[in-house]
Amino acid sequence: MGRFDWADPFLLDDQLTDDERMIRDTARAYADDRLAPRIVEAFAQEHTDPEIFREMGALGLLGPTVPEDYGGVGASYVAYGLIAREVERIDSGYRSMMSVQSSLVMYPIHAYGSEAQKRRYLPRLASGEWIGCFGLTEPDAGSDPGGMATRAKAIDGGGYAISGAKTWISNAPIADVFVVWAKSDAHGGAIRGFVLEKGAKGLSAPKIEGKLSLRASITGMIAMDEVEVGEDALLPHVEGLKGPFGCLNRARYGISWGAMGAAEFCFHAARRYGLDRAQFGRPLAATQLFQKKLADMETEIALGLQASLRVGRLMDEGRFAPEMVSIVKRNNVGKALDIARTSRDMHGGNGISGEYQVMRHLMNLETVNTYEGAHDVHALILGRAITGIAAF
Ligand code: TGC
Ligand code: FAD
Repeated sequence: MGRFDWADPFLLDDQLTDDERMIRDTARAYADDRLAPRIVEAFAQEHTDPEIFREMGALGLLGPTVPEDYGGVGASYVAYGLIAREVERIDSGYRSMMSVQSSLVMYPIHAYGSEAQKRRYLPRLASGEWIGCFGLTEPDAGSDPGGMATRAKAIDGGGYAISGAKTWISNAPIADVFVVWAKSDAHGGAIRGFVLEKGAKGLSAPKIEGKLSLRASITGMIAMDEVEVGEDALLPHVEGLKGPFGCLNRARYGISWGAMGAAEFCFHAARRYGLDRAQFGRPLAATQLFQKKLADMETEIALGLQASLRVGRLMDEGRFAPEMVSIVKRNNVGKALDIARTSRDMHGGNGISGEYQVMRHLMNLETVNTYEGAHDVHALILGRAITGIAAF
């Protein structure tokens, strides 16, 4: 007979390599020791600490899948997912800061960039010396990024002038490096990626104030008014929407693990609360309804983690398809939202206080359900694959 561990029902730990366990333990120790003590205050004050990038960078947690030559640690995508899980166990905003830097800024520079771009940006992004952001969404083009209005015009003597507005961009107000997607007149109107640097004339990134979700992760706009860049700012090796989508595949996959981390926090908190709090002369955890809710949580988390592990292994083998990522991003985030809401309810009145933290996870997960492809948009991606009919 095998052993049963309520916190690791399918013995996920046994399915990891030694390197993956080591990276997971590093991320867990950092998250517990350095992120957990800051989050309640950071969320309440809507404060983003840029130092977190340097701290994560020093531990090899930024762009971990990038090869060592460029400042990464050459880790597996499973290891990347494990980092996301540990960081998001504390807060989705911290995972957001990390996953934008890793999957949406370092990945495209590594996969689509020139050698000079890789040498200039990747080591500084990996160490956290520079902070990156990814500009795809626009005020009038969210789920449909193909409708973007941002334009790159060729200028006499070489290079481009980029104009347009991006919105809801994680890290933008504190970013040094901006990976921006624009329709390029010089390439027949095709979508191309450009790497812009802070301080460029005509480039600004105002903060979006007053979010009720993801308050520890700064979000802004990117305003571009004829920002002139050289030919060397163009990502040379990709054209079309498959450029940004290639990055999103990795980030969405990471989110599928991260959301399970947030769900695990809420599950563990509900269990602890139910054991500690008595009503009607017995612990809440001694009631059937309470136990059923815990059993549902444990089940969804166990299934979700196993599914993400499978997609991660396929990614590491170069055999994943984007639809697999849609399944785990959509389902894991949806289940995490349900779990956070149920946990909030199981905490009674205490569930709404900042101190118990479950309400913060619930509020954060509302964003996670929307960004990187809204829940229903992933259903439509899957619907297209199932029926052959695009219903967007
Ligand atoms: P569609 O016609 O389907 O495809 C256009 C081209 O792109 C290719 N492609 C992909 N390539 C790689 N991976 C994928 N997942 C791909 N999906 C599509 C496709 O093969 C085609 O290539 P080609 O060579 O034939 O041109 O495009 P569509 O315009 O019909 O797309 C529809 C839809 C719904 C799939 C897509 O627009 C979509 O996914 N919308 C959601 C938008 C989204 O996810 N935005 C995210 C913004 S970034 C963000 O939220 C960061 S938050 C991060 C944080 O803070 O943690
Ligand atoms: P819309 O596309 O207008 O969707 C609104 C609703 O309509 C959703 O429920 C959606 O599911 C539904 N819907 C849309 N189309 C259809 C359809 N065809 N059929 C049925 N239903 C549909 N973007 C970036 O580029 N970079 C970032 O770093 C980034 N960070 C973000 C951080 C935060 C905190 C937030 C909130 C967003 C961030 N985003 C970022 C933007 C995010 O990706 C978009 O918000 C998301 O893609 C949805 O776009 P939208 O907000 O315009 O909603």
